[in-house]
Amino acid sequence: MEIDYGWEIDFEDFFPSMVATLGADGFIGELCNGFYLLMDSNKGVITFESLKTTTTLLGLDVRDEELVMMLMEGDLDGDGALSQMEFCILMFRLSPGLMMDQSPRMLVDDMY
Ligand SMILES: [Ca+2]
Repeated sequence: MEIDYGWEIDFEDFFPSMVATLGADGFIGELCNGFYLLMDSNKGVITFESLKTTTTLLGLDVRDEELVMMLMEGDLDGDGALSQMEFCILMFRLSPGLMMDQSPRMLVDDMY
């Protein structure tokens, strides 16, 4: 018996299967772990300097303006740095497919 599973896995297919495996909470937890990679270990928050240092270490070519934009986009309390909560919310917002998949269901679940 021959079964064709199909070996092509693209990013969009990968996300929902991660959600299925980890559950939505677990998946968000995985995203949030990225925070520890990027944060300034002395301050416990993501700053422009820690972003710059980490992206340089990872060999990523990210322009200063893009780092500033990411900080501004995610910074909810205006202190110029990203706390873990702010980072998680930002990651969630940067996954529009996930938002669209999850939000209506969550709303519906809340109604019952
Ligand atoms: Ca902040």
